[in-house]
Amino acid sequence: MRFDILTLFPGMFSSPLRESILGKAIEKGLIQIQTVNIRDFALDKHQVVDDTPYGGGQGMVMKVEPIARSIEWVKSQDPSVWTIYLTPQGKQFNQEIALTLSSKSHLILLCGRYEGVDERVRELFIDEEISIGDYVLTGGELGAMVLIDAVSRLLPGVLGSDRSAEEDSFFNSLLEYPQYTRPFDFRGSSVPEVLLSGNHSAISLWRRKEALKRTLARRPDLLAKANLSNEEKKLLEEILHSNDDCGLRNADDEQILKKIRRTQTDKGEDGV
Ligand code: 4HQ
Repeated sequence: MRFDILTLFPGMFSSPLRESILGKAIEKGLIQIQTVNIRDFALDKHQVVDDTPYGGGQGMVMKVEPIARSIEWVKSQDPSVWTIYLTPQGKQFNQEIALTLSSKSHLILLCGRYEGVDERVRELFIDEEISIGDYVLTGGELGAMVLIDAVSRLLPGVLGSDRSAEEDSFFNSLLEYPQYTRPFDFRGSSVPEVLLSGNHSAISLWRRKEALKRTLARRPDLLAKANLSNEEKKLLEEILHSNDDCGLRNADDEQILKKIRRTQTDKGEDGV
């Protein structure tokens, strides 16, 4: 899979995407990450890429021509490339979007600076607008890195063979269970005995129950959407009937709890 990042700050991408797992994926030829400096596509002597907004107002707007020319330059190499603009106005990025994008062969990631891009960039060149969350960044570059990271790890061969992306919590809508490694005892806090038992079915049961407890406590919204197996529903009922309230205290959470009970019953025997 190939990523072309259109940015005024290509230097930002040199290290973060070349370390560790993504670095190996590049070495193996599984992903290709290229930066394109938008300034190189400004035709005037001073290579101006921004200008004051029509109608007045604060800040600067990125000019349409240098962006148009850089997108067209990438498109001339591959007309089927999918063009994304990172902006708080886009669809909020999540695992499902990452999965959809991972089936594309080539993405352009346009990173805006200042007050953003001239509206005609959107109108004429952008296939999809994506936000990485409801907060304001100084530019789209960190958003592009988040997207590349989340998409790349879904590609075959990028993660080690011992760990597949489908095992990840967000694929079954549950948060991860607690993990431990040595030492057994750290300052009086020890590892749950079941993990040392060697009883694999007991370990698996404990992990599923802990994942459910944690999701109920921290992200009940995820549970309401989850497709739980009959065994998981049974575990969830055990948790709900125990004295441990999993941190669900306020009225909002009570509402969600009711909804979880309802959805999980409505789904019927197979949880579908
Ligand atoms: N920005 N998700 C403003 C973001 C952002 C986000 C990128 C700041 C675009 C013009 N990008 N520039 N949130 O805050 O993707």
